[in-house]
Amino acid sequence: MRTLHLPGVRAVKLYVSPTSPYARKCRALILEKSLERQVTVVECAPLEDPADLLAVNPLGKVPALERDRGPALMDSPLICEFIDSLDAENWIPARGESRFMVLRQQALADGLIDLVIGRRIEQGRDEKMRWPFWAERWERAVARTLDTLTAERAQYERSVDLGALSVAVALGYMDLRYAEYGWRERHPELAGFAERWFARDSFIQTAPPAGA
Ligand SMILES: N[C@@H](CCC(=O)N[C@@H](CS)C(=O)NCC(=O)O)C(=O)O
Repeated sequence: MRTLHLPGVRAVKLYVSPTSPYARKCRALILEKSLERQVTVVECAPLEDPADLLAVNPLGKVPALERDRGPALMDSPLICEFIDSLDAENWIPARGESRFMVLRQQALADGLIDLVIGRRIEQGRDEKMRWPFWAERWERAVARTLDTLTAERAQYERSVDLGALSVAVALGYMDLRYAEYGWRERHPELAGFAERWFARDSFIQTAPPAGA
């Protein structure tokens, strides 16, 4: 395990892996809100079942957040809610329709990541074990979700909130694990939006390592 940021300032620890897009969402939010002094980021390899991670998250997944007051939190939307509560700057609107729109964008973005991960796992199996039904089903869902995000872009493309951040993280994950889909060619309307986010310090600092 590798500890990043400033250890020991506060006993809130975020367990991440360097390539996890769900963890990237939380890490980028911490950087955007300048909360590095309040949350220590700990890198781990979830597939190796590290004891520290399992002690805080029985699901064995990253991200997981160990808190100084209260039980640990798992699942990136819940962790982002907690991070957002640490200061007065709202990246998730507190109430009203705008709250549900931001959470909807996050749900679509996280769901897109789920599909890409599912497809990648399916394609990584031995040829005999693969079931094209699933890979094809997930590919169709990826296409529908990108169509929806394109059609709804006016709702988030100029926003600086968790919804827009989540969509940008998902597009970054498409680049990492499903580049052959060619989302920029199919959805050029999203390219400018993504590039603006990719140029932000929070995205530069959380970019997956080269060759990952
Ligand atoms: N819904 C969860 C998904 C978390 C997740 O699946 N994380 C992956 C890394 S990208 C993981 O830890 N996988 C290990 C495993 O499935 O055992 C979230 O939003 O945090």
